[in-house]
Amino acid sequence: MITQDDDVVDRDGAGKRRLSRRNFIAASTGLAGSLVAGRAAADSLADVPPREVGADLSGRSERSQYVKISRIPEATPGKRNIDPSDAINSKTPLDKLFGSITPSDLHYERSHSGVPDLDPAKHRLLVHGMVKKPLVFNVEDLKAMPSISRTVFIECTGNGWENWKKADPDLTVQNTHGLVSTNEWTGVPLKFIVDLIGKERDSNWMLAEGGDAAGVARSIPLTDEILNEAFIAYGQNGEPLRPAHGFPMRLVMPGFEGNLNIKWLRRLKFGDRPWMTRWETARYTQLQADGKAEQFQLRMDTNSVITSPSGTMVIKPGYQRITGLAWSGHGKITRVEISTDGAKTWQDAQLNSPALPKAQSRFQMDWVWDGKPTKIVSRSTDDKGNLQPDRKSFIAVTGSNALFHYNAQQTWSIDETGRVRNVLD
Ligand SMILES: Nc1nc2c(c(=O)[nH]1)N[C@H]1C(S)=C(S)[C@@H](COP(=O)(O)O)O[C@H]1N2
Ligand SMILES: [Mo]
Repeated sequence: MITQDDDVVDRDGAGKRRLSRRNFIAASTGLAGSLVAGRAAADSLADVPPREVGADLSGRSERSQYVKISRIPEATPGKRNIDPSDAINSKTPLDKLFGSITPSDLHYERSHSGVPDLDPAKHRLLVHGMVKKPLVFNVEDLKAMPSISRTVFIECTGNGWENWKKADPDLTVQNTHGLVSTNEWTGVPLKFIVDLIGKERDSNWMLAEGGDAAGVARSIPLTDEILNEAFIAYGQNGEPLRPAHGFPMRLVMPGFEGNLNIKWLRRLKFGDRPWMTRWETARYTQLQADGKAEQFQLRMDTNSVITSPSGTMVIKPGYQRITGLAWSGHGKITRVEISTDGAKTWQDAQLNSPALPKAQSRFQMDWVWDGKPTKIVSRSTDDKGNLQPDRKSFIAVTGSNALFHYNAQQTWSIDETGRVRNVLD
């Protein structure tokens, strides 16, 4: 029987753990009970159910009746009212998804005045302000322009705020980290629009405003990075945007806070200073340790979370495939490390390809749980050299008045019964 973790883990030259068939077979046959699969009884189909008659083909596919998977809306006072604002959000089931793309209907959702049902025939986008030629577009105009498709994460600045002060042990990863998702978005580069309208040289800010009742509007600094990367999307995972995500058009701001990705986009106004909307004064400012508020903390930092095993799951001793997601608003994830002994020692996880810049990346690692209580935690590094901080150093730098941009390492504890719980560290 295999008892030593090292016996089942290959190491390559760099000492990195690799996933291998040998590891998997050794670990899962050495320790009973961790897998359902068994040796085939005979060289026949005796163990396999018969073929089944099919239903009629249809215009649109549904999930299997056996797959129960959904977002969880969290908002108005309820069982888990952890949202300090009056906004409504609906979180992605990170623990039930594979790979790195979020299905469109499970992309997290945050809408401050519900989801407007906009008629694309009537919807217009006004582009004006410090420009030579103010223009009005509809979605057909946008579709006629040169477009790009890019896979990026969008993350609400509030993602993770449950764990700022305390850790509710009964939270799932959907509760703690479900306000981030990754989709392929298609649309027109902001740069193209800027050239079309002839933006004035000293116009270095842009106001983006949504067409929903909330009147969400944000001032966006026109840095080179933003001018080169922002785009006005009309497509989401190969189809028109879903209403919840801004149909018929939205701004996509790769790497920057979710709130800037203005949905139901109706106006872009160019100017030479920020507009100081209530969304960047009363809301979405960060209270510092000294009581002052920081404005325009726009970038989403390097982050990661183990999605399995994760909060409320129950595991058995033996082989475990630890897996999760890592992302950074600075660029590409280059490394994810996992600790299975409460952050004492770390091993490199395998990063699945492709690890795209400003998109979620899937990671995984073989592990054999010996049945003793422990804690598991991940930390990521991006190609700009940013390392995801542990909670102590994160709080030391940020203070505990803050509410947004929580990107400290997430620790899951595992007790002797195999129950996984959310803990601070
Ligand atoms: N017009 C408008 N745009 C909006 C919002 C909104 O309420 N209205 N919510 C913002 C916030 S706070 C976030 S986090 C993202 C969420 O995008 P999603 O719902 O597609 O995930 O959209 C942003 N854009
Ligand atoms: Mo948000």
